[in-house]
Amino acid sequence: MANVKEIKVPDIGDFSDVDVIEVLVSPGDKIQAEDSLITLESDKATMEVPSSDSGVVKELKVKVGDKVSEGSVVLLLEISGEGAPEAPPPAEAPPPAEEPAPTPAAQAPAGEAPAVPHPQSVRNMEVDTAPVTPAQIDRDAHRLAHASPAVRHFARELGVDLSGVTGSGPKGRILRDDVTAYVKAVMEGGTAPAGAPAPGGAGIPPIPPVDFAKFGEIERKPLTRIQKLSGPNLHRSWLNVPHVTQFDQADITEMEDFRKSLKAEGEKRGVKLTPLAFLIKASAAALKQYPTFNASLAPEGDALILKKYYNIGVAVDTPEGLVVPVVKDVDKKSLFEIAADLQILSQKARDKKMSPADMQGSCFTISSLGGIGGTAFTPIVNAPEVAILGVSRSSMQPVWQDGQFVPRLMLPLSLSYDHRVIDGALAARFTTYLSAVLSDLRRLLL
Ligand code: CAO
Repeated sequence: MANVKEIKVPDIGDFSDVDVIEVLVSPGDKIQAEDSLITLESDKATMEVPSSDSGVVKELKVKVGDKVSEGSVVLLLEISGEGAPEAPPPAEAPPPAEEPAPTPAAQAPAGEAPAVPHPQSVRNMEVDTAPVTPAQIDRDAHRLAHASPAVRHFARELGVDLSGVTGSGPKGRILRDDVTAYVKAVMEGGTAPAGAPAPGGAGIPPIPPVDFAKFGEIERKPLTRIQKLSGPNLHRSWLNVPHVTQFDQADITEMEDFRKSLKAEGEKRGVKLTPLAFLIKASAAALKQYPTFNASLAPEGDALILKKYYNIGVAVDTPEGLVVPVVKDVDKKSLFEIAADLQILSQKARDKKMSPADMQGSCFTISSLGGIGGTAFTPIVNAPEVAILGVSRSSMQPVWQDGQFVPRLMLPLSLSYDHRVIDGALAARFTTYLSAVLSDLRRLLL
């Protein structure tokens, strides 16, 4: 006799009102106990909710975008057969092959409530220890890629290293379609899509391990979470983007006089106006003048996506590592507004209070080391952006003008760009224009 049972979200630890990001079954599907039903995503983790019973899905009670907590009904399941249990005992079966290792929090000592769900209740995606078939997969980057367990499973079956796949889902999550598109691009073009990295082991000889302790005292210091995340990103950009760096300098003598003249007003407004606010404003003007710089390569590598908004990422140095908050719509903001945004964002970055939204949507990045020192450097493009501006310390230089040397305050600029998208002449035009705007801010009005 058929028995319809409500399948509910089990104990998911401290989480509540968690987003449903994937529904993995449809009405009419025949499912087995432990099959995954939905994927949930909180700020901290992504997890799959498995079914407690076998049967046929009669009706779904959730959809993508809903928020659920422990006890929310996921679906109605028709359990056929005599004596189908009303309330089955908690799952005691050994975890399936895909089951990730429990997180340290899940291994809390007896008596202490684990901070994350019990591994048999939901499956946490942040730890992914299942074997990755091809030996050359970059394990760290694959593990850190943002994808649900179902998509990870799919990628593993196809031998796809997720670190090379660009996610088109919310918060950059990799969807099943992204994996399919990646495989298609590789099959058709013989190469990975434009946004994809060179596969690990692509002729790159590994650096042999060295026993440093043989030569003196050593200390092992684990990388911070930010370093673990930014490392694979930088590596991916470095391997994928053919970089060229264009150097230039801007005469900011007048800009600095103007900036200093605004100091009192800035203090009244509670804002510190540093050269960076001017650089952001001037960069927006240069991006408008040369739209190719405000673009990204389409994932298929056959088109440019030109952005009509002007959001600028700013590399901020924190004790935990490098983060890149984004100042939004800088073309529409005054210098004081940009400076205020910068102040708030860099403080948030240093207090580790940045939200994902604070770090998304950047079109172009500025890495300013001017407050620290240096004369030039070669920043790494923050792919899929196509250019990044490095700024070093300004200094007084003798400049030949009207038959004599005059002291001028010169600001060194280092523009790295993706040579697949931008050629040298365009890059030189961009820095020349940027430097002209910084030298004479009236150009911002043109
Ligand atoms: N030349 C000379 N002086 C400069 C300058 C430049 N290009 N840029 C800034 N300064 C001065 C400022 O005017 C300020 O001087 P005062 O205190 O006398 O007014 C001082 O340097 C410090 O500036 P700041 O660092 O507080 O402010 P900022 O707006 O220039 O930068 C921020 C803000 C968040 C970008 C910066 O603090 C930071 O983190 N920089 C590091 C960026 C980084 O690590 N990038 C990564 C590189 S790639 O791995």
